[in-house]
Amino acid sequence: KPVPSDAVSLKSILDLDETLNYGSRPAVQTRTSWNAPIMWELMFDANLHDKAHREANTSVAVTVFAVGRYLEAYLNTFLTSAEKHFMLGFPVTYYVFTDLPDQVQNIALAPGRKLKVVQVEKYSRWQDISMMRMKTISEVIENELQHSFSFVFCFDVDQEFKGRFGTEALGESVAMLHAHYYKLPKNRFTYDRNPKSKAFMESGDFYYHAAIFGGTCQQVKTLADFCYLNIMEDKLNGVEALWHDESHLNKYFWVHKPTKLLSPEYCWDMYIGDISDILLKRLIWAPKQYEKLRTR
Ligand code: 2GW
Ligand code: MN
Repeated sequence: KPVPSDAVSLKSILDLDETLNYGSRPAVQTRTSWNAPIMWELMFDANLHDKAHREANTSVAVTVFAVGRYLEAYLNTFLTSAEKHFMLGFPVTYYVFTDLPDQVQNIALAPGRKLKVVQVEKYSRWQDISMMRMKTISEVIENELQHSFSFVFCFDVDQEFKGRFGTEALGESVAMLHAHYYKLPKNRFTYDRNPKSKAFMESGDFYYHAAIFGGTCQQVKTLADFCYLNIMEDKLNGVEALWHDESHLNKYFWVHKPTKLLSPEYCWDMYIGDISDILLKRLIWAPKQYEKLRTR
């Protein structure tokens, strides 16, 4: 049996979402108006996704930033919990970006899994620590990831995996539904409303959470470039979008529709009272340590 080329097998994987007849979850929206699946527990067969990705030799790069005190506060929990739940059985390389490379601890990694530490500068404003991730993500995809990985997922570090976060989450361009907004009417979405900002938008589809986004290397690079260029143009114009990189990410996914959405089961805030839709918490927000970490 001839071995399919990478390009062919990747295409067959990306076609999966078009053709798969995902199960239903009557209480929640499971397809967007442009027919992208919204991944909820019970909709999909995890084994089927794993099998297809096994055949396609899927490999995944993770980017995560742990700058300043966020390293000691969150990084170990993020990584050790990812080793228990994130793409188990698949090759995964964590790219940890930090200003304190010596302080990254060794954690036990399963076979096929790697950790690379990359030094970055520490911007003095936290808004820049967050926003400038887009520049670094674009550069690492260009210089390294595109040659070795089928997919890349970008994460906030202040989160903990609690359940399967598997190959069903992979797709060409993947956006995360923000847990606080998925049930709210659109007029409550906190898009940037300043016409002077490049992130300005009057209407949208959903409110997406910048804590998790992913896709093929090419798609994520396009996203990161878009956000970074618009962030820099805002700086030249002396404006900053309401929610920083997240505002620009929402603008990006409005203009370039994602091919897959993750339900809030993939990024849940334990402080939300109504958990009626949440059958499985796959990842939760770490408790915010504002006092300790945000005092400047
Ligand atoms: C961020 C805010 C205030 C003080 C410090 C930091 C900080 C962030 C830091 O000192 N070091 C650091 O590595 N970070 C990285 O930026 C880290 O990976 C963190 O998860 C990420 C975003 O900051 P975070 O998690 O404190 O912001 P959230 O959870 O309120 O994030 C949402 O909004 C942000 C923009 O304001 C981003 O779009 C983020 O992706 C969203 O989840
Ligand atoms: Mn966060």
